[in-house]
Amino acid sequence: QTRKKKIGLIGGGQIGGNLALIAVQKSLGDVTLFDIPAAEGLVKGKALDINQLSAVDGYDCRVTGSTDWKDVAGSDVIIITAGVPRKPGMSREDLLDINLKIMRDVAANIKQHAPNAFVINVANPLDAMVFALQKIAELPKHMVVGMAGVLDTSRFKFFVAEALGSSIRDVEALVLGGHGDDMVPLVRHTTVGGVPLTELLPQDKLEAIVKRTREGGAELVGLYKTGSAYFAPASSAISMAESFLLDRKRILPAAALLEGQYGINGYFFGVPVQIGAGGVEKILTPQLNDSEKAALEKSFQSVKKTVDSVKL
Ligand code: A3D
Repeated sequence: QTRKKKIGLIGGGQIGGNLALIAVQKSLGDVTLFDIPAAEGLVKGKALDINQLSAVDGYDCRVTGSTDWKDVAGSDVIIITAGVPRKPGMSREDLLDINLKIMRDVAANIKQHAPNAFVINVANPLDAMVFALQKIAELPKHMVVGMAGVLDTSRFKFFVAEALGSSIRDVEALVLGGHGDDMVPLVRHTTVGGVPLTELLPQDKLEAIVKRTREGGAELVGLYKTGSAYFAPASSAISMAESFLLDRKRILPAAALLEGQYGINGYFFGVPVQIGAGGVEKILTPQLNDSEKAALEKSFQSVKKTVDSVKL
């Protein structure tokens, strides 16, 4: 007998609310939308609103708005969006102190209430927050990842499809590295319907797409002014949760704990991983040329600098 899966969403803000909506629409499981007591009305309101929509559309999964960690206990998957988003002019690193404080609280509660969950962190600065999470919650390395690569890759794919005027379904691509302005879109490995992208667009157009991808987060912050992107980040995190819950074994870019791969040891970094019922089941290491390796090393040094400043 199978039971309905349980999804714990820590943070019921912009991304959290969209995560709850998409999880229910995909019938992934029952959702607890958790936030601090000051946001009790917000999460209870979003839960009720989404439950009423589920009646219209006929979904059987339910959302519970809660400020009690007991309601998160027993979650199969947890997605963390607790934290402050950027405002115009801020870098993700500017969020470190305030979001680390929040992460200490969240990670300690995960350790106590849901130590067996597959945990996906979305809070920024992404690679440092997932590092702190794993250390504080003492999660096994295969049960904890950071979401950034799926979003960065989907931005890149979108810009490619727009530039070519072709369907996004046929764009295959990968963005590696840290979730910062020196992330590494692998142009040479990108194909459109099996045809190398480098044969389809001139160098200057490719460079412009890489630049716009790297600055994709800031472009949204500049438009929204009061916060950062939330629709695409929510969908991206759900694709990772779904691959775990349904044992899809998708290969998705994610921040995973590296132990020697890519010459990196003891840091979370964006690489292609296989996500299935076992969590992170594989870490893939595609062949890179010298300039790709150099770009990845530059991205790693930025991540390392931020992570090394984290005092746990
Ligand atoms: P927002 O709408 O402010 O929601 C954050 C929520 O977290 C608020 O409702 C807070 O009340 C709640 N919160 C604060 N402290 C706690 C706590 N201790 N326990 C539980 N909940 C708490 O932000 P958002 O949803 O727009 O963004 C959330 C985070 O995601 C930010 O750190 C963003 O920088 C980050 N983000 C990451 C990406 C990536 O691709 C990695 C993309 C977009 C945003």
